Amino acid sequence: MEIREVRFVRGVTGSEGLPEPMRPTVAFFGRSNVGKSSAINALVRRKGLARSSSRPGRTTEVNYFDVDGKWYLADTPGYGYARLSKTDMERIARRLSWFAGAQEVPIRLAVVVFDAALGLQDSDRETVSVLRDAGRLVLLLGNKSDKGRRNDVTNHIRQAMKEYPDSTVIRYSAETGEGRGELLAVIGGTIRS
Ligand SMILES: Nc1nc2c(ncn2[C@@H]2O[C@H](COP(=O)(O)OP(=O)(O)OP(=O)(O)O)[C@@H](O)[C@H]2O)c(=O)[nH]1
Ligand SMILES: [Mg+2]
Repeated sequence: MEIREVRFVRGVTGSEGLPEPMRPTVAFFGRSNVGKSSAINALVRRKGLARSSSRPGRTTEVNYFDVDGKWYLADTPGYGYARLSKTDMERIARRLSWFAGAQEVPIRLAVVVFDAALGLQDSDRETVSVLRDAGRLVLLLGNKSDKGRRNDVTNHIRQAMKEYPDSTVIRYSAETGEGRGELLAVIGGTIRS
């Protein structure tokens, strides 16, 4: 599959803001600062598309991107950013649980981004559970594979495969482009089907 033209549609906070017409959607979830926006930018090869920053916890909306007028990429707010106020954290949690489960959101593939240098965290496992309970197809993306010790990264990827034998686990780096082809191939398969 090729990606030709990607454009930002809008930030969404609830059902009434969803883009029309609805199209197959690939949504990225993950802890704050894990590199969801960077992973999307690397995937579509547009550096500044999904805002990425070293200041985590800034995005509180679900950002929609139109890909070739055929499908959507959705970048969700990160969870688990300790420095947010309780109110903000609760707001993000509410939005995420709505988006993860809503019938009217046709998520064909839920990409759960985790830190490959750190390994899966309990909050990641919780997200996988929520998504699976909602009937979503989950892919685990081990981002930042360029960071940390190669051995650690390899072990963390293996561990994720062992924990989730029914899910595709991809070793990925938004920095080097590792895993991009593999991710694109899986997305192509889910969008076409
Ligand atoms: N070395 C390395 N750094 C990365 C990679 N991906 C992201 N980063 C860095 O990690 C930081 C956070 O990246 P973002 O893409 O903003 O993370 P995010 O998950 O979208 O963060 P929130 O939107 O705040 O939840 C930035 O400083 C990125 O440059 C990667 O693959 N390798
Ligand atoms: Mg982001």
